Amino acid sequence: MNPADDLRSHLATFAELGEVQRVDRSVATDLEVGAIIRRCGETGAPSPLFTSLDRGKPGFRILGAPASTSNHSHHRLARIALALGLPPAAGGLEIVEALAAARQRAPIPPRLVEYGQCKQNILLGEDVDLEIFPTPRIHDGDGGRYFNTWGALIVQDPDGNWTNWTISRLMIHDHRTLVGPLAPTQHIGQIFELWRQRGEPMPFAVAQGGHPAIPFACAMPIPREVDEVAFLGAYLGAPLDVVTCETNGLQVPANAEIVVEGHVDPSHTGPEGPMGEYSGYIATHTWQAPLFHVDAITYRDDAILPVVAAGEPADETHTASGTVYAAEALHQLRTAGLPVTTCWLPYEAATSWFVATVPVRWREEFAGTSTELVSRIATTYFHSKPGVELAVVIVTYDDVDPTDISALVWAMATRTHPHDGAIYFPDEPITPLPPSWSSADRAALRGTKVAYNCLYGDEYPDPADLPRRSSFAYCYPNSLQRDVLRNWESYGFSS
Ligand SMILES: Cc1cc2nc3c(=O)[nH]c(=O)nc-3n(C[C@H](O)[C@H](O)[C@H](O)COP(=O)(O)O)c2cc1C
Ligand SMILES: [Mn+2]
Repeated sequence: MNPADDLRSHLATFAELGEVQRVDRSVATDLEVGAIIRRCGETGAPSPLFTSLDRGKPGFRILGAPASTSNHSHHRLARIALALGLPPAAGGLEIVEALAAARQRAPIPPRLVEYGQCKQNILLGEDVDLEIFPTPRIHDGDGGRYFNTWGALIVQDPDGNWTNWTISRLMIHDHRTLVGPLAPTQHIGQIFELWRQRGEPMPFAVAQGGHPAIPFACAMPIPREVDEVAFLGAYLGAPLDVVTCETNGLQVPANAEIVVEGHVDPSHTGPEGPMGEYSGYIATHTWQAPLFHVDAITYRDDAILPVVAAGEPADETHTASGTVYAAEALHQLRTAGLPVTTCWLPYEAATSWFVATVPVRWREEFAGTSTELVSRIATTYFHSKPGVELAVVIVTYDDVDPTDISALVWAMATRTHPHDGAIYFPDEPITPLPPSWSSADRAALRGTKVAYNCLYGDEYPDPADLPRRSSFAYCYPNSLQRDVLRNWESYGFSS
């Protein structure tokens, strides 16, 4: 795919498929924009492109639901697939495979260019003002207006050897300051700690827009000291063009819509949150979080601010995170030599379940019981970086497509021994966000995790003895299936 693609060329492709809806009537940035985006995500309606907003400098636009699922059943994941250069009808597992394959290739660092469209407008010194943007209050219950929900937050370690791109939320604190939590489990929190130990401010940049695959690279939990932008280069097969910031040495996508640059204060914090989150609930807490002082703003003419309205599935916190988390896990499980066919984090489970499928003949590749296999998959996953966020692992055979939630529920219900099939892992590190944890778990940041052995335990060591499925696809001869499908309309059914 073309590394020079940007959000605008991507939207042109959306338009051809009916995946974008221009909204020209004036819309309020206080909740109305958020409500529309949420409803688009929940119903599969097109991505709304708002052109007239009641806040900020005229000309700025908002794109909602940039990578939500579509209600077109033949290209449900089109917005994700197209962003990643795949055919619009690509399925989840095809997308996971493409991302995992790129992890096998050498990273390609970005290419520094002289000029980028993100420099069409430059605000420095006294002119810096975040109020030019139509930053929305997304959910009733949010602690403020969120400027960053889909942009790349870029930082570098103090030695300049590791550049980390991530998606991490940022709320407006005042007209020249943002505020956002930097979790210690995330690379950005770890890099901030290095700067804090030195007592120095951490330079940052937030880039909105640019190549549509950027948010996926940002959300992918690749290892420490591997630069997401270089992984993206490997994925694209060519370097991404970047330009240098106005006020610090960080590099940002040349064709970004908006760039906000500045430094994170190592010694002061401000209130942040609550916010509607990926688990499907509005967090109840306001945190004290680091302050991001803004030193410069640059933007394209008629710039577009992408906005995610996180909450109940499915939105980008599931479609983007779930897909890239599955890809990284697939890469890591394969690297560990485990016989895994594919991985998935069902969007419907708010990316709180991790599913791995294994071949029916897994015993040819793994010496041990099914409990041992499931435990190895689960501990490898729980001890990987994204694994800290999840508490439930499900392992079943690869006759089930884990992106098919009905098939997955059926497999869990019929292949899991109620007692022996649940394997517990006490005292694991956890993330406190999902509301299922007790307050004691939350305080300790540790809890018990579970893996479900949906392989019928060890009842059927010979695959030839596995229970036969009684479905159209499994218990009729292929030739008969073909005849029935060919004759379908002649029986009187619509196709
Ligand atoms: C739409 C969206 C919003 C996200 N918001 C946050 C956030 O506010 N805080 C956070 O720690 N991770 C957030 N994430 C997940 C991180 O981007 C992801 O865990 C990433 O791997 C972290 O980067 P790192 O691996 O370099 O630490 C979000 C992901 C998506 C797709
Ligand atoms: Mn990283």
